[in-house]
Amino acid sequence: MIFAASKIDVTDVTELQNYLAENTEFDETQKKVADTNHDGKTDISDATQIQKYIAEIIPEL
Ligand SMILES: [Ca+2]
Repeated sequence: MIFAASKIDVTDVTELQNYLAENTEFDETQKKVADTNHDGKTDISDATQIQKYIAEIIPEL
C-alpha cells in the first residue's frame, strides 16, 4: 500500500503516477494520504511534491 512504510521513497511516487494514469485504483485512505499538499485533490502536484521531498529539495511533506 502506498505510503504504508515509514519511509516514503520512489516506489510511492511510481504507485501514485500509476494511479494518476488510471493504471491502478486507490482507496479513500490512499487518496487522502497521497494528497500531500492537502488541497483535497490527489493529482500530479502531489507527485511533484513527493519527488521534491525524495530529492531533499523540501525537508518534509
Ligand atoms: Ca493534492
